[in-house]
Amino acid sequence: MALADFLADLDSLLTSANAAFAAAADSDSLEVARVEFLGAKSGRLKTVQQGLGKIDKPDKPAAGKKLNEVKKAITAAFEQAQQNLSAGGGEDAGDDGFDPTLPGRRARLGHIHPITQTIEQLKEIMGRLGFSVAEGPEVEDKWHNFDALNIPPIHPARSELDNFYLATAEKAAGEPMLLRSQTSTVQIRVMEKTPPPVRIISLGRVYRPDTADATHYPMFHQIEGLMVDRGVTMADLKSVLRLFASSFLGGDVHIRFRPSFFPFTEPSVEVDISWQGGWMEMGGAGMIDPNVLRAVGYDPDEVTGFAFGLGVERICMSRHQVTDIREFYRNDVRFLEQF
Ligand code: FA5
Repeated sequence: MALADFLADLDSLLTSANAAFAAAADSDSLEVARVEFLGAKSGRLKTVQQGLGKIDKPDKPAAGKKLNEVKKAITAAFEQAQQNLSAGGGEDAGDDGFDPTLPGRRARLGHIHPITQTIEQLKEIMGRLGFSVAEGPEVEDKWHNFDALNIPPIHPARSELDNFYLATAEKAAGEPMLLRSQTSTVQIRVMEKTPPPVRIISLGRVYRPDTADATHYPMFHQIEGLMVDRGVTMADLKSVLRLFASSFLGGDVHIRFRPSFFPFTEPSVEVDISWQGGWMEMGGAGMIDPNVLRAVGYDPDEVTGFAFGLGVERICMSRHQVTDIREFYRNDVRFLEQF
């Protein structure tokens, strides 16, 4: 590196540091500027300083001298700005009214949203049962949201009224895209690119034009589970769901299956868990329909599998006795702070 370039870098660094310190209107922004320029790990002075190693040997003394001068000047500018702030009144005033023995102001820490907390806990529990996490897009095509899931072309689940279709070029071309209405789409995406055995969960947002009420929201989260292998049975489904529920809610939780229908599972069930003397509906599940296995190139005579899809908000609501799903999305700190 040429000496002239190094010196020029130092000069411009000093100019910017002077400007930044002078512009800092309170101690917080001054601290941000201090870290930017004087930060021990990746401050800008540190970065420029690293150029010193690349200076030709004969030029090194001159470069080092200038570096020290600039370092001193920047430090002095910072200290000056600090003094100006405390002399200038306001929050950081060092005037006679300042009592250094008063307790400091407690910093208000934010925290993770209850739904995100729930998602992290669910991932952790299912991870212990050997399920890895898979992801899929929120904007989906008809194949992954319906066709591959054995949902016939005339099925009401495809209705314009029950989905958020997007006005894209694909729609004009007769291949509409939509916001996924269920995380079951990820089952297809995973099986399409992974040969069996598979054991995954997928967690994410899904969208339905449902009117918001105490238990419905047009955007909510689902956890999808999928396991395919030789000899997987409904007993495996039930024991995984029971372990899952008892780990999340604590204690000895019972699982109840009620007969139901989903085009992509056969047989299909609604899953309830025993909770506080009653039953709480968690979602749907079942053994993967052979048509779905065929659609992704699996051989239903070789492998079987189960899948389940549960509403994350509902799970979180029962755990914390939340009675209205809309609370999660009102952004009212008084509610969110409780978790
Ligand atoms: C499904 O979405 C299926 N994909 C579940 C499934 C997966 C079945 C795999 C079989 C195999 P359903 O439409 O019932 O099923 O939704 C599942 C859960 O999502 C519901 O039990 C409920 O907990 C939650 N849910 C549905 N709609 C809403 C909504 N508008 N707001 C909040 N939660 C909802």
